Amino acid sequence: MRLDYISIFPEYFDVLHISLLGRAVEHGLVDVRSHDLRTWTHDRHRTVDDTPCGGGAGMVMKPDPWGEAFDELLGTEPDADVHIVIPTPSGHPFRQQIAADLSDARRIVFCCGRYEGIDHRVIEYASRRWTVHELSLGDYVLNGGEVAALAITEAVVRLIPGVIGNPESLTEESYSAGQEGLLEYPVYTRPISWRGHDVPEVLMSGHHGRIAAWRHDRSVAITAERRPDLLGGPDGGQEPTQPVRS
Ligand code: 6GU
Repeated sequence: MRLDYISIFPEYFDVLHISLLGRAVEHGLVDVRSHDLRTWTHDRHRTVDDTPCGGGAGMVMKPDPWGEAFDELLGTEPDADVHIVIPTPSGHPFRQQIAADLSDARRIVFCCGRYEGIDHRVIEYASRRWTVHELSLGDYVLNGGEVAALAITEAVVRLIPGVIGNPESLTEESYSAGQEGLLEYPVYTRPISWRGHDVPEVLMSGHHGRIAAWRHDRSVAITAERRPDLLGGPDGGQEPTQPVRS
């Protein structure tokens, strides 16, 4: 998979060369390249923004540098297997299923906006040629798309076969299909007693059935308290009957 990042702060993506993602890069599973949007400006000040048409606060990213970036990185020919990701707080909620879908893309180009956003014609232009995803991480505002692009990258790349050593750890975790859409149960390791806190007895019983039942119960309770929307139901799930102990 080839990953390109277009940003006025291309150094944000240096972190892709460390940890699990760095190993995926070293092993040739992904090819990551970050680009300075200002490469595609031609004025003395390397201007990437301008005032919004119609007025209002803040600045908008000009379309021209983005168009030239696309020309150089992608050409102008349509290709539905090229995915363009535009992180934005007004995007579709980014979910595990989208990460799974993107994990078998041939190419993903992340377009990281700053200021009040990118001129909408850039999204229209890209949508006519490639598969565009405007994605939001959640209901809060970041200063730009860079940190969101890194989060999306990590969620996608770890699903590429060969990136994670033990693929079984992918099926049991929160949000995967294997957990019926429940949040993960709490986990423990030795020592059995630590600073007055004990590992729940059932986990030391060796009784696999009881352990599985306990974990399922804890998953349901935590999900009911923290994310009732995940439990479904007509009004987005039931309220929890008991608070989750921590
Ligand atoms: Cl994807 N971008 C920005 N700038 N802010 C966000 C976001 C994305 N998701 C949540 N807040």
